[in-house]
Amino acid sequence: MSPLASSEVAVLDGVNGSLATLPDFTTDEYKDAYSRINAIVIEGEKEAYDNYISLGTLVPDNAAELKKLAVMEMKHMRGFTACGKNLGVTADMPFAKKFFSKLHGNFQKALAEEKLTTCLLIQAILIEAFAISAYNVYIRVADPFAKKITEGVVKDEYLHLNYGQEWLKSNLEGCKQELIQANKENLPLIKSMLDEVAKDAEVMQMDREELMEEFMIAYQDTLVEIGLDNREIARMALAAVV
Ligand code: PL3
Ligand code: FE2
Ligand code: FE2
Repeated sequence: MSPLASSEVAVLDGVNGSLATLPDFTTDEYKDAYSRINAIVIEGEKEAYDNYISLGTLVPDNAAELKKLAVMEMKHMRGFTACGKNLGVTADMPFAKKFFSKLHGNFQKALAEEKLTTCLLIQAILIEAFAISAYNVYIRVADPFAKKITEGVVKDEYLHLNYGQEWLKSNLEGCKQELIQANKENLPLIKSMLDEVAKDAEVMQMDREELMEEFMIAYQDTLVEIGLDNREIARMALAAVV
């Protein structure tokens, strides 16, 4: 087994400049939480690969670009697999499959109906904003090995978010109604998923409120860029609180 970072490692707390302590990555409690969170991330990256390949069938003109995005997801999956190995953790993949099943089902249904707007909202906006929020929070409390990998990954995730954002922006008039409807159906799923990981995330010193805050920033910034107005954005965000 590779050497583990010790709990003695201290980091400067960005808010007040005081010393904050990283979690002890070697405890059974940490490893148990990590077995689920790590699996979620591995499964999420794998499904993201499949989803970008599928999106290429709906936008044949962009298939080459979407293939490039997909390949990044495969690389992310390998990176996070290495993070689990480094900590001596076995990822709980059946748990992760179940975790994504509803969102996965909605994506597959939209794909079969060739609803590109819905597919983009699910993968390139909601899932990517979720990943960006989680990875940004995780970077602050990760072991040094995982921190380095996650920093590389999160840069790519912004490119993925940007792809969806730019397509929706260019096609806003024709896709607004579908976008709002798809958001109503899928944003509550993201909220439940966040609730479901909150306890394990807490063990890894990732705060639930901080995760929600980061998600809302990425999500709302994207909706602004797409060209929605304040009222539309507020309405869309409220779909999370039903
Ligand atoms: C697509 O690029 C990524 C899809 C993955 C989404 C995962 C969301 C992660 C939720 C849990 C947060 C923990 C982060 C820790 C990383 C080991
Ligand atoms: Fe990714
Ligand atoms: Fe991504």
